[in-house]
Amino acid sequence: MTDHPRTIFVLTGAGVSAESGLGTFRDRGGIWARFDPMRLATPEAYAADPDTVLDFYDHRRRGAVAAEPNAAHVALAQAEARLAARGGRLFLCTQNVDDLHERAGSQAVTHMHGELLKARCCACGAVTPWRADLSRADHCPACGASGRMRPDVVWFGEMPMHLDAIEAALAGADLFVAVGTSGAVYPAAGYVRQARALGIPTCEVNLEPSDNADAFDEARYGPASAELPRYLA
Ligand code: BV8
Repeated sequence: MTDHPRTIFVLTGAGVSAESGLGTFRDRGGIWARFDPMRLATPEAYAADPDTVLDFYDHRRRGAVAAEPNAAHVALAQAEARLAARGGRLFLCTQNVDDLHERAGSQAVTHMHGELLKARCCACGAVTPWRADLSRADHCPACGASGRMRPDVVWFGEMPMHLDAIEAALAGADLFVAVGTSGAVYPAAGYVRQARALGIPTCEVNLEPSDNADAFDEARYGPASAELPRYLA
């Protein structure tokens, strides 16, 4: 990164948590290579078989709690602090549902696909922190309803979160960086082309060219824990 832009928009995906031991989705052996997302990550799947869906997310939540942030997460937290000290901003938009960015020290993290460590009540909509396994026996801490708790994540076919804030940050960015994402899931995968249309320079930091590789002005290929600290320095 040659100059010091006022606002960097960073989009992260599962690849930024890969070196922390959390599974990616579309790599060889990835989560969706082993499980059918339409049977686990949709409202219909939850309605049809809540126990299986809750078990799937309990398993991923336990993995996320046991994982540690890696150098890529730390580099983003440090870049956020450096930019803020100069009156700039790093807008961190993540597709990930783990809390490794926060645990690495990032102060402002926008989880557009929700968070594993929060649960939502389907009866009253209340969202509460949740660090234990979710089951149908659980009651909503707010309204007391039982059998209505789900992970506060965005499933396929559901509206992603914080879209207005994301669009506003993208419109005001001086640089767009995607880290560890295959560019397969929308609307996140469309952000790089939106940035280009606004004349914003774009860079992807990824293990290998993503589905959107042709849309980036610049690319750094390799493990995020090595490439990202170098790029953000
Ligand atoms: C929406 C949360 C409307 C849950 C996820 C039919 C019906 C309904 C919708 C659709 C439809 N057809 C298409 C759609 C749209 C759909 C979509 O895009 N489908 C795809 C499959 C075509 N999108 C939606 O449904 C979204 N909602 O459209 O609502 C709308 C939209 C906009 C405005 C108004 C209305 C909701 C999508 C969210 C689904 N939830 N996650 C959970 O986690 O279980 S998505 C899922 O994929 C993941 O969670 C992740 O967030 C997301 C993207 O995956 P990546 O993060 O990119 O991970 P991936 O494994 O793919 O890639 C990892 C990359 O890292 C690889 O490139 C790899 O090379 C690299 N890597 C690996 N190791 C490293 C590395 N890089 C660096 N270093 C390393 N060490």
